[in-house]
Amino acid sequence: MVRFIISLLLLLSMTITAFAAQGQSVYGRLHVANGHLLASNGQVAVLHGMSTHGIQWFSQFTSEGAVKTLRNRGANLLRVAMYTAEGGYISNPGVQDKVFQAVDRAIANDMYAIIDWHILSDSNPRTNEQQAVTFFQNATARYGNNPAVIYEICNEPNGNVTWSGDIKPYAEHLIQVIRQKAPDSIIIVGTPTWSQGVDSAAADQLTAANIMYACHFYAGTHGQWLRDKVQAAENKGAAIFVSEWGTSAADGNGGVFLDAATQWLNFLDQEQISWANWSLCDKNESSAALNPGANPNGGWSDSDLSPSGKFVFGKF
Ligand code: IDC
Repeated sequence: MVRFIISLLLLLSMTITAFAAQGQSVYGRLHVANGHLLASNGQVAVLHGMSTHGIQWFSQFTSEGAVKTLRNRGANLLRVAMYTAEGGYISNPGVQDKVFQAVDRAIANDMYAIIDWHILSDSNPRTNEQQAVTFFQNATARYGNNPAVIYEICNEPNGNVTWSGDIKPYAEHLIQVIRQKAPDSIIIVGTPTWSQGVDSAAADQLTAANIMYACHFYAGTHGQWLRDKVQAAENKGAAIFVSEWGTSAADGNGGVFLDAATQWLNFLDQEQISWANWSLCDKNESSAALNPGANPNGGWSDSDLSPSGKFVFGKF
């Protein structure tokens, strides 16, 4: 009888683990080896979740209820996008409090959190490098070596910016800053041309441990040619993280392109690549996961989800 009960419990716990997205309590401290993101037990870890829109505009969708709902819907990752320009950290450093509040809530819900230094119109990460140093010193002073926290140091370098001349030296500097208090953290580094230039990064990789390279795609704009680049980068041993992708075109609108998105997700599943979808907000644009007017306190049913949100929430 006792044996029967024990095996029943075992079966039950295995079923639960098979269906729930693995949180930080299961995967533990992540590390990178052989081009893959691995859990503390050495098995591949796969993170699926949402990116916020700019936290300076849409922090209401990181309320306690919202983050809990996201977790209950199956996500194990929240990326907190803090723009540097456009009313973000550079002109309003106080916005970091909104970042920390969102990260705290992700941790409280057994999720991983990405802290994203969201450069965009300020295309070169070197432009605001000193501010980045200060911000990541603040973030690591708060989170230390917390295994749930992942640092993304430059969302999307673009324009006349090169990997070896600009991004790599910036990354070497920021890695050294972050590693002072968070020596074992995963650090995601953006790549040239809005984080599509994974080929340049793979050809001249950083030597620090636990580094991943960002590949960003929008299903209506980027197709097989970019998957080929990801594959080639992986073949060179580079670990890829899709820290932002959308079902829309690259401007955040249009579509949604769900067939193309399915092709992408099939590829990411096959490669066991982690992802965060743009974006958890109710803005009137097709990449937004929530319908305009959705409740900031969460509890969303399918009718609160946009066509993009329904698709993405179904893939966690
Ligand atoms: C877009 C937002 C849009 C906003 C615009 C400029 O969806 O509402 O007006 O930024 O701030 C990215 C960027 C991400 C973009 C997104 C869609 O990382 O900030 O968000 N995108 O254009 N890279 C490729 C696409």
